[in-house]
Order: sequence, then structure tokens, then C-alpha cells
Amino acid sequence: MKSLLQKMFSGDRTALARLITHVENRSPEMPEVMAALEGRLGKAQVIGITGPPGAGKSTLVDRLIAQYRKQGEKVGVIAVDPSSPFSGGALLGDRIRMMNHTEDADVFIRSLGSRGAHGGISRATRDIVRLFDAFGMDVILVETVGVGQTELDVLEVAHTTVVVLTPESGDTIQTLKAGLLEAADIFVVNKADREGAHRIHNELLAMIEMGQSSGINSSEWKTPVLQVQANKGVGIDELTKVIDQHHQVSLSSEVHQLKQKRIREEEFYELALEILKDRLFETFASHPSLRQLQEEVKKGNKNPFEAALEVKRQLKLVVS
Ligand SMILES: Nc1nc2c(ncn2[C@@H]2O[C@H](COP(=O)(O)OP(=O)(O)O)[C@@H](O)[C@H]2O)c(=O)[nH]1
Ligand SMILES: [Mg+2]
Repeated sequence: MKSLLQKMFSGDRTALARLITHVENRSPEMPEVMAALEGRLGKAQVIGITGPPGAGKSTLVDRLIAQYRKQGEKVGVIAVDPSSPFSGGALLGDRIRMMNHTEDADVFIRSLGSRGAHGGISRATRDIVRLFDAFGMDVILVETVGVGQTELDVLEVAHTTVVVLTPESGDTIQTLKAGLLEAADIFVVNKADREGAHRIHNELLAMIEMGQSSGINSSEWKTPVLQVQANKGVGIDELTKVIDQHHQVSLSSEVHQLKQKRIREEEFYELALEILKDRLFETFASHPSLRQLQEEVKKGNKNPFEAALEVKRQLKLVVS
């Protein structure tokens, strides 16, 4: 694992790919690997792209990759779709849409399907973002479909979240998941070539006026609405400028700092809890009395609550 890390630090893409696989599989060495990244983190700008299926997220990501590459930046992409199996439709389609960049050594694209579900998809995303950051990516794009809370949780890692809608979303804006609208630091109305783009644009503006604000205090940032045509590359230049403006605001924002603190704390507890959990299972395995208890619960001879209380009583003696 050490040599794999060294290789990755020296720019070896194969080593990076293998470490990502270790993250996905939650190898037992992961905490050590993550700890070894310290001092190399915090340089990358992380951008979340979300929205309903078919909104044009992948097409937009492809354009953003091209734009950032033009600026000489190294780009990492994580395409998250927990609902589809690893080799399944959507992810395959996404990869094809981003195919333009597969030959570029400064672009690294990774799709995360149900395989990333070991320990949670948002956790895998977070750790892959770290690997990308330590590898030296300047920009990291995270594409996730905005259909459920699990998918939206993935965006916690992003400095800036772009919510992509289309004129077709116009009829349904009331029915869109509230969390999706609230996640937006920037709204993009994609497929601006289609009828109804202005209508949804205005609806979004009205909604923002009514006080729907982003994670950052609305006095510091007012969620803008941009019209783009991802398939033609129209409006991408402007979008990257607005993303950068938001990034600057977010870095100095107090709300952002508080959010980071909360995330760090949560992660710490999550990791500590995992250690305790492992410890508990080990303890069960090595203590016949606890194993016996487990069997009794399984057979239905003892109710789980009673058994848990007994574990609590015994815990002081066995976990130390
Ligand atoms: N008319 C039009 N179609 C677009 C535009 N951007 C993307 N599309 C098409 O929308 C479809 C879905 O795009 P995709 O990027 O896969 O959406 P995703 O599911 O959000 O990732 C594809 O057929 C794209 O070619 C646009 O600006 N205008
Ligand atoms: Mg997609």
C-alpha cells in the first residue's frame, strides 16, 4: 500500500486507479492510506453537478472538462449513480458522453455504481475526492442524479453545487424534490434551445426572490440562474466564471466554515464508531458467553432488548 501511494504521488494513474478500487471495496488499510494523504489536501476545487435524469449533466460535465483543460487544469471526474449496477446503462452512457477526454492524461474519470455502496456512496465519493486532490487534480467534478437524499448527500464534498434543470422541468418544478432546489448554489437551465427555457428561468428567479437560498448566507451569495446549451457548448464560459465567483465567496464564508467543521466532526465520529463496531464483533467472536447470547436471540429464546442490556452490562468488562 505504501509503494502504491508513492507511485500515486509521483503521478502514476494506474496506482491512482488501484487506490480508488481499494476505497470502493473499503479495504482495511484505508484509514492508513487516508491518513497518509494529510498535507497534500485542500488544493482542489470540488464542483457538484446534479439534477434530474436526462437533464444533460454528463453532457455539461464533458463541456466543463474541456473548458478547464483549456485553462490548463487537471480534472478528476466522479460520476455517481447508486441506482445502476456498475456496468449498467446510465454509467456506461455517461462514460461514452465523456469519451472525448479518455486519451487525455490530465483527465481521470471514474464511475461509481452500486459497488461504491460499501460503507456508503457519499463516503466513497469523499475519499476518492481526497485521492484526486492528493494526486494533484485542480478541479474535481462530481456528477450525481438528484433524485433522493442518498444522492444529494454525495454533494457535501462540493464547494459549489450546480443544479441542472431543463425547460421540461418547468411543469414539474413544484414536484421536484425540495432538497434538490435547496442544494443549489447555481441554477443552470440546460437545453435553452428548447421552448420554455425563459419560463423556468423566471420561475427559478421568483423562487429565489421568495427566499430560497443556498447553503451560504443569501446576503453573501444570491443563487444565479444561467441558461446554457450543453450539447453545443453555449454558455459554458460564463458558467465557469460564476462557479469560480461562488468558490471565492464560499471559501471566506462563515457558513461554509461551520459546515466544514460539522462535516469533520461527523466523519470523526463515523470512523470512531466503525472501530468500536469492529471491536464489538471481534469481542463477540472471542467470548462464548456473548456468542451464546447471540444464538439465544437468533432462536427467539431471548428478546433483543433484554440481550442488548446484558451486553451493555458485560461491555465494561470485555471492551477495553
Ligand atoms: N436539445 C438539447 N439537448 C441536450 C442539451 N444538452 C444535452 N442534451 C441531450 O440530452 C440528453 C441527456 O443528456 P445527458 O448528459 O446524458 O443527461 P444526464 O442524464 O443528466 O447526464 C442527451 O441526448 C443529450 O445529447 C442541450 O443543450 N439541448
Ligand atoms: Mg449522466
